[in-house]
Amino acid sequence: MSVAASTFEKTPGWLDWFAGPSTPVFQLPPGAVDAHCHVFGPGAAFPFAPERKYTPCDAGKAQLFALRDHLGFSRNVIVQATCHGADNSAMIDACRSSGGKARGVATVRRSVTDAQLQVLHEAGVRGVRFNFVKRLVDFTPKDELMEIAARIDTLGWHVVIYFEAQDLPELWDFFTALPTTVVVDHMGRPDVTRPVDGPEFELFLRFMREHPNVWSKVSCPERLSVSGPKALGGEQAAYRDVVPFARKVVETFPDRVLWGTDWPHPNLKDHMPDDGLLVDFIPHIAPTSELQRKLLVDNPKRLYWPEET
Ligand code: 0GY
Repeated sequence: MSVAASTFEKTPGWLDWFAGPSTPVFQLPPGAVDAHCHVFGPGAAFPFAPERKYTPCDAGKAQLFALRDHLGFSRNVIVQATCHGADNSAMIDACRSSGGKARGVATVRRSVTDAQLQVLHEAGVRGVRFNFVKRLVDFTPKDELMEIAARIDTLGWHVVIYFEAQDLPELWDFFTALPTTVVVDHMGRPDVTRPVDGPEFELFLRFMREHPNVWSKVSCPERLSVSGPKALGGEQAAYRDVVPFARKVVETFPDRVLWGTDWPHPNLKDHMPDDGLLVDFIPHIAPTSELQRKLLVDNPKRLYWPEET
């Protein structure tokens, strides 16, 4: 695999995805879904949005599908990346070219028509993403988001939310009023230097415990970790400081967790992860084959390919 040259000027310091991922030691179960990944452009075919907060390298569908096959996944859930704003064309094109092996999560504005939502549905979209991470998006009023949530609820879609742990208290009332299934990206981005049984993470666990419609992606150890990718040998995992957090969520809510690579890993500053190593992280957070099957096969199928369940 190679990183293509973009027609856009990349954000200074941008790290391109790792072009030679290792073959994971952990063998994914048949039917495993990479339930959080993106496509970027390519910019020449699918220009990045004028309102974007970063300009990435190109990372298109062919490279994503090659990674899927290399790692041993059967399918992808492609999440609209903020660099494409509410123009879902690149994600939709990838879903349509996947031969049924990809479904999508879109970004839409209040102005989206029912006919446009129908086109997205037919292309494979099953959710919308609401992003509250201030470095990634401009503010959208909550009444606009609630209106979108009510409309997509009638299509049987869900809402994916991305926020940082310190913002959960302020967003709690909005999140708990959402009518759909709600999927949290990356466990609500906990500060993993804090105790796993401390008040910050307990609030997130309470969010899931008290609201059975809330699911979590136990993804992005590379984003959350302070200890980093270096394994210490033996049973020690890379990104080991994230293990207690992700494992707690998987073991407490085994039927409401998803996992994804987050390829091509936007906005990482320190290192670009080896996606093979990320797959090898999975058995540390889902230690039994039953938990692995739920996390990687059964749960994503229920949400994205419900017609098969
Ligand atoms: C992620 C995380 C990030 C970016 C985006 O859509 C995006 O731009 O999701 C981030 O910068 O933390 O899930 O890919």
